[in-house]
Amino acid sequence: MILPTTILLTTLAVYLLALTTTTTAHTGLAYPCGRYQGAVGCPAPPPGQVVDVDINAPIGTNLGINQQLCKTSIPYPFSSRTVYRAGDTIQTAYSIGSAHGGGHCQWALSYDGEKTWVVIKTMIRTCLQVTPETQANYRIPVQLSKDLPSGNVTFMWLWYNAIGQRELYSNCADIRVEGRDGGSVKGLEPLIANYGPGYPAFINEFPYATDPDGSELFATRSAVTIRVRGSGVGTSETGSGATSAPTGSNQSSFGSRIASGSLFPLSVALASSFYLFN
Ligand SMILES: *[C@@H]1O[C@H](CO)[C@@H](O)[C@H](O)[C@H]1NC(C)=O
Ligand SMILES: *[C@@H]1O[C@H](CO)[C@@H](O)[C@H](O)[C@H]1NC(C)=O
Ligand SMILES: [Cu+2]
Repeated sequence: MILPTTILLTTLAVYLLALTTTTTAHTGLAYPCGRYQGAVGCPAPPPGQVVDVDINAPIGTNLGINQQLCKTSIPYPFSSRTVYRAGDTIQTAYSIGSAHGGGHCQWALSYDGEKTWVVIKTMIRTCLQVTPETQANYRIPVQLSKDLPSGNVTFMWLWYNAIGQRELYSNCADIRVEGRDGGSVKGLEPLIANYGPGYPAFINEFPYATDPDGSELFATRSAVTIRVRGSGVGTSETGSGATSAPTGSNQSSFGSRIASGSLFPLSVALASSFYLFN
C-alpha cells in the first residue's frame, strides 16, 4: 500500500513545521546572557562550542533527562562575565516563545563550578505570567544580597511551567560578583522535579488557580551553606568557620557544602533518554 505523494508531502510538511515551532517556542534566560544564546549583546560561545539554537528548550521532563542542569558545564570565558556588585538587583529577562501559563521559578548561585547551589529567589505560580501587553518588557528583579562574597559565580534559572508537559527548564549565566572578600552564603538547595524517573518530585500541571501545584515541595528543600575563601586581604567573615587563605589556595575547598541530607542530589549526568517535544 503506497500513500499518495501529496499526503506524504503534507505529512512531512506538518512534521517539519512542528519541529521548527518547537525550537522557537518555550522560554529561556535572555539576561543575564544564558550560556551560548545567540542574542545580540551576548558573548560568542567559548572555543569549541557553538550557539545553542535551542536555548529555550527544557532540560527534561518527568519522563526523561535531556540535558544537564545549565545545559552545559562549560562557562563563558572569564572576560565575558557580566559583573555585579553585591546588593545589586539583576533585572532578569527571558526569551519567551511560549510562557506555558507561567509557573514556579527559582534562581540559584554556585561558587564552585555548579557542584553546590544556593537559591536566592523563589517565585511560586506567578513567574512568567505574561500577557501580550506585558511580554515585551517583562523583567523579574533578582537581588544579590549585599553580603555576597566576591567570586566567579554561576547564576541559574529554573522553571516549572504551569501548562503543558511536565518540564524542567534551566539556563545559566556566568557572572562575576564583587562583594566581600570571602564569606558564606546561607540558603536552600534548589528543588529539582520533573527531571526523569530518578527525581521523585513531580509537579503536575496547574492551569487553574485551584489546581494542586506542588508548591508544598519547595518546603522540603534542604538548607545549605556555601563558604567562599577570601584572598587574605581585606575583610572576611567573622564568626565560626570563616576562613581566609592566600589567593590560589586549594580550589577544591571553594564552596564546600556544609549541610547535607539533600532530598535530591544535584549531581547530574547526561543520560540518554527519550524526550518529548512540546
Ligand atoms: C575569577 O576568575 C579569574 C580568572 O580565572 C580570576 O583571575 C579571578 O581572581 C577570579 N575572581 C574571584 C573573585 O575569584
Ligand atoms: C585540597 O584539599 C583537599 C581536601 O582538604 C585535599 O584532599 C587535597 O589534597 C588538597 N589539594 C591540594 C593540592 O592541596
Ligand atoms: Cu515549551
